[in-house]
Amino acid sequence: MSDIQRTLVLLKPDALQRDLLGEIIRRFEFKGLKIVGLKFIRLTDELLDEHYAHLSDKPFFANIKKFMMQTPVVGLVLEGFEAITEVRKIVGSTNPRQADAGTIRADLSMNVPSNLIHASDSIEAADAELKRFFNDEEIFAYEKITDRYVLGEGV
Ligand code: IDP
Ligand code: MG
Repeated sequence: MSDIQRTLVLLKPDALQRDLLGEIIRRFEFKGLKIVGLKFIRLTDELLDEHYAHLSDKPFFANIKKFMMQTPVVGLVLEGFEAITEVRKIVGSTNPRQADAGTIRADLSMNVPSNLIHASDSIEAADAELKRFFNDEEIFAYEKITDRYVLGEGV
């Protein structure tokens, strides 16, 4: 049986500016991912140093941080079967022009850093990133009447 996981998604400033918040959230909803956390987050230099630590030696590091602080971002906690991998699949690869057609990045964006979304890329990353951006009381477990169709056998 597959595992139910939670993963962290950030909708970046380009998603907000381009009025794509609803379209992106709709794609996750239609997949059957459950939104168990949702809020605006104002990113800071300190948070971004942590969040993008793996890019700190890149020439574009300062630029990414500046971009991510242009507006608030929307933080989402999504729950579902193998949610970490499934969300990354729907999001598509980092460079939108190399991402597979049908993914959010390929369909709706053109370039980095403005590729619309951040999504955790491993169990370890999801664990650290959920803690980084959400308190326990901001994550809500609840039942939906569609759970039995999405998660179960439909009966
Ligand atoms: P990911 O978002 O697909 O996990 P990462 O390699 O973790 O990709 O990079 C984080 C973010 O940094 C990317 O989503 C993108 O916004 C930005 N980025 C990555 N590579 C480049 C680059 O070569 N130039 C400018 N921005 C980049
Ligand atoms: Mg990454």
